[in-house]
Amino acid sequence: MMRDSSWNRIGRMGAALAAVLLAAGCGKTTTQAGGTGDAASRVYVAPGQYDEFYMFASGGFSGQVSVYGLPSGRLFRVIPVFSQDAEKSYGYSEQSKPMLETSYGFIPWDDAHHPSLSKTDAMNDGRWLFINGNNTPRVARIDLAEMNTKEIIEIPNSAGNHASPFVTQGTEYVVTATRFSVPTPQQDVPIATYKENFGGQIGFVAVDAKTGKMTLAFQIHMPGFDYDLARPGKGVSHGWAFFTSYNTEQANTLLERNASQNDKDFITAVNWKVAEQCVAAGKAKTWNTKYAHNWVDDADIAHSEMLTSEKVLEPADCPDMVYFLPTPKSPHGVDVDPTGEFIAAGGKLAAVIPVASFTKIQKAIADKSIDRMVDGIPVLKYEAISACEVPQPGLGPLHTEFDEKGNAYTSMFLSSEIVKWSVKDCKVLDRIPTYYSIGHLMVVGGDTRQPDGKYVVALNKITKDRYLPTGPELTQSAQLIDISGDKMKLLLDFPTIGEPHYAQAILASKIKDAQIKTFNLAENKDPNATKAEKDARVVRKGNVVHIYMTAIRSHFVPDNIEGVQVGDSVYIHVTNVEQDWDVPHGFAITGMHNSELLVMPGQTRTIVWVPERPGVLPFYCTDFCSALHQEMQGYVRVSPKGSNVAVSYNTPK
Ligand code: RUQ
Ligand code: CUA
Repeated sequence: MMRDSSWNRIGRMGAALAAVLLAAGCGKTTTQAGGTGDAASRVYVAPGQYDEFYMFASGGFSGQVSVYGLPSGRLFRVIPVFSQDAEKSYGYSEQSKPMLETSYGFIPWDDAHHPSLSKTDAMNDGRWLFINGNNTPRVARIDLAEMNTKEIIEIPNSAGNHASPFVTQGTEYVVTATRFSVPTPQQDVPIATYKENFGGQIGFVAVDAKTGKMTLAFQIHMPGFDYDLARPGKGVSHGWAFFTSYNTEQANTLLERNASQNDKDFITAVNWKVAEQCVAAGKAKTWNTKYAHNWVDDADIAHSEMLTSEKVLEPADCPDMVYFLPTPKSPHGVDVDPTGEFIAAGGKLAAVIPVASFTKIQKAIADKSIDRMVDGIPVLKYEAISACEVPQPGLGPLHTEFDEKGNAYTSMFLSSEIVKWSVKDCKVLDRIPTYYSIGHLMVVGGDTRQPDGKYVVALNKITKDRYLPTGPELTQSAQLIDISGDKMKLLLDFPTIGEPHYAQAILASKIKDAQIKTFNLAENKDPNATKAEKDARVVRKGNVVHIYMTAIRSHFVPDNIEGVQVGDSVYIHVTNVEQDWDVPHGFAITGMHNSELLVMPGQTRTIVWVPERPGVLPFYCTDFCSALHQEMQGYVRVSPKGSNVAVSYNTPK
């Protein structure tokens, strides 16, 4: 859920009702709202014991990913992705700064929504995690053995990369789509010419099977609707991807009313195998667009490259590639069941949860059960594709995930609950309140061929009275719910970093033993690495001073440095020469307009400091590394510009 716009969209119809529900919640129906003693034992992971699952949650508008254990809800790590992270010097160190380059320049923040685990044969394989940046449209790839961001690609012709980056069943592609239609290509036109000049975009980013490296394979130029969420097919529907599209009215003002006119909007069904054939047959046009591609090389150094062209398909040039599936009303989420046969949509304003059948879609295409054409794209007949509708599921259905037993779980934003229903006949089986205003939900492995089941996690937008208050901004929250029995059972509330927009989870055993413990110092390829203390040195080149420094428990070499002048650009290259797990060293110096450095064992990181006043300034290790951590320090003497103090430094004799 968007924080603002979709609140407004649901607006009038929902506000009154939501207020009633929230008020009811604030009245504390404690029997349902609280966990029981039995629930406590279900989530208790004894000190020193490991959780069964890793959960990767988006940080929403923090732009990061956070890593939790399930069932405990304990937070283990924040992985910096789209936002600078001063704790880890991500986006501050010279080696990482290029990761945040875009065609608009350096952008130190984004709004991250959908973590998506890489898949092999429609199962989570534990290699990578992808996540989208919505605002300046980007997709990032995190290496799960290191839990660091390794690559970010900007998505051209997009404005709100929301329906992204869902992974196809063999990680052939991650999909993208634009939430806002914009002039395509971008240009200065009156907004009132929306219908003539604005277009949508659906894109496929290819992922190299070995390295994970991303390339924008092609985009499809779509009518100017809003493309909201996506899921690729799997099993029977492998080779297809489904995108919800609202604002088929193509309104450009007051969307909460004007984009809620049509009774049905669409799921856009894309046959990407046909698209591939059209691209191979030369039917794509080359568009000149600027977009950044940033990646970390095998020396652990980020690079940024500006790309200038891409392949774009027009649906008219590639028949059989795109179909519209009518879907009630202003659909938000679209989700595909474990078999790939059933496609459930969440119509924010719909009274039912519509479920389409992939087999029926194929039959409708073969039989030409076409209701009408929209911009040259066939709209299939609703009756011809519908498997069933979940009647009266609740209010504001958004997202659906599946367990391994043929059940579906749908989040209800307005009525603030999860509804469990049976996929084969659309019968409601159970419901449980969530506290409050659930957006996404996640069943462990819930988008795979064989979900792990066990738990559904509610990812809530509002917590109100659930935690100790912290001023005007309250924490956001996830709730762990047991789905192993017939009745769902609330086990745990746990606060989250940023908005836990969406999450995915994987068995810990699939990645735990692959974790990198140190970087191999002998293989450190950073050109500024200092692998031995005897090589530590200070070198002046004009106004630039390079300090090649080593760090080990519990000293830096060199420590006392003289000959630095006001206005110099001082490049501090720190190599952590430890080869032990869990022994990073930090580096910070008074008055540096930059973050600290945090350097992993075997790694080199560089930070730039421009001293502003004469004096003698201490630097020190920021990460408590040993009994003598407080001794891990040194001084830099800063002399006035033009001073004749020679460069000198102290090394152990
Ligand atoms: S969605 S509006 Cu993932 Cu429900 Cu962002
Ligand atoms: Cu090194 Cu503290």
